[in-house]
Amino acid sequence: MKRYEEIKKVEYLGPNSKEPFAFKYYNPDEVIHGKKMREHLKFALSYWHTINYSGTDMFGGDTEDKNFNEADLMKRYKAKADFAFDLMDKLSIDYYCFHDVDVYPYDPNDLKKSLKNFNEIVDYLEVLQKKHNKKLLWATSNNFGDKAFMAGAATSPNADVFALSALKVKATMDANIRLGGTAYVFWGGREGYDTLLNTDMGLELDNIAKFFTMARDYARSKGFKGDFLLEPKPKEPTKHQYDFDVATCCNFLRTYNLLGDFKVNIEANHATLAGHTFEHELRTARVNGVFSSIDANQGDPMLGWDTDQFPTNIYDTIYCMYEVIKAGGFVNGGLNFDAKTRRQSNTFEDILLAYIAGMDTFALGLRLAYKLIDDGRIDEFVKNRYDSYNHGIGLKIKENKTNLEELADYALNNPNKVTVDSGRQEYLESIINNVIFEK
Ligand code: XUL
Ligand code: CO
Repeated sequence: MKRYEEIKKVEYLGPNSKEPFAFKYYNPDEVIHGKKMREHLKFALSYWHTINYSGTDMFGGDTEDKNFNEADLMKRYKAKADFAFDLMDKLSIDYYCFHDVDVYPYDPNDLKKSLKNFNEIVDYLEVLQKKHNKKLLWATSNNFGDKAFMAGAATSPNADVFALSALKVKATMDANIRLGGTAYVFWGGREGYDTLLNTDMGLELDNIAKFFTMARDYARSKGFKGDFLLEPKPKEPTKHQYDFDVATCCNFLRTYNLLGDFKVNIEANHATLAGHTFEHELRTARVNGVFSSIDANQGDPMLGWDTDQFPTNIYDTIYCMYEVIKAGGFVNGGLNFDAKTRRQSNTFEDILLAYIAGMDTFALGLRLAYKLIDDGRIDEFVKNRYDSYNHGIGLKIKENKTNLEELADYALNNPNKVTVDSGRQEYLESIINNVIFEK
């Protein structure tokens, strides 16, 4: 197999190609339903996994070296940035996402120096973005890794930590605005609890809502027009996270008057950790008008944690892209690969192969989701299934033109109408297979 350095650009060679370093389904500039594939999919590289993750797990150390032979930390982070943009070029990825601490050497004991270094790297990223014609999709502040955040950030019992969280979010928001990010993510890794015995849940929820309100007001005052995104996850690292799932986030946003500005960034592996399917979370976001962005990955059903694997399951991507299309497509959001190569896939070639696998799986998902919509059998079935709401008593319910008494009277006088047609689940599932495999 070729070495990383030998691969100049991953080209689209079509589904019959056996070339490992080629796209079989992702053809960036091919137009599908009036839009280029790269615009439908808005792929983004995740800095933390791709540029920094070195194979470490709970039981063992690094299996990959991503220090780029640079002992000097600022030089090392610039080398990492060079690598990131070179990789995006090779893969035709137009966007990237980062946490503040992914892109520069953060020193919790010297905040002033850290801010200076962050600014210097943001200058560098700005130059690279122009040179390589790449865009920032979103930035986020890592307010969970450092010891200071062990009991949460905006939900910490200590107000000084709340203030430190504000400093980090303000700096990252400034970077996001400068670099043109169209969304800003808040993932509350430690915004939850390990035991209720030491937790004032009401105060913590009020506090984090105040924090989001202040962050929004600050960003809007600086001209940010994009989406603020909560990223639901039920647990890990905390036993319970407040942003449990999309429905819980909607309730929180509605309670604290943040809907409209705030939407969600839905991660596949977080959905399954919450006991939902990926498409359930997407559908919930769609019907509540909070869909914006995706962290694409997949979990392993045999492992109960967030394995962040590159997505290769086409059923998942078909159902996902079906929801994305029905939601009107990506506007300020996109499709960020919050995924890492396995610990044993420890070469730079594997990074390319993993992205190719994930991008092709989503490209195929996009093609097949449109095929499913064009086929029309599923949509038609669902439409017909609810036809009773288009006339008679059903139409009255739909148009708020009836009441409980009239309905009771109707039911009493129409006893023979209470039969429901078959849901035909197996038939509908077979349509999906037929759409996938028909020529
Ligand atoms: C962790 C996770 C994060 C967020 C950004 O499970 O998904 O990487 O996407 O903080
Ligand atoms: Co994520």
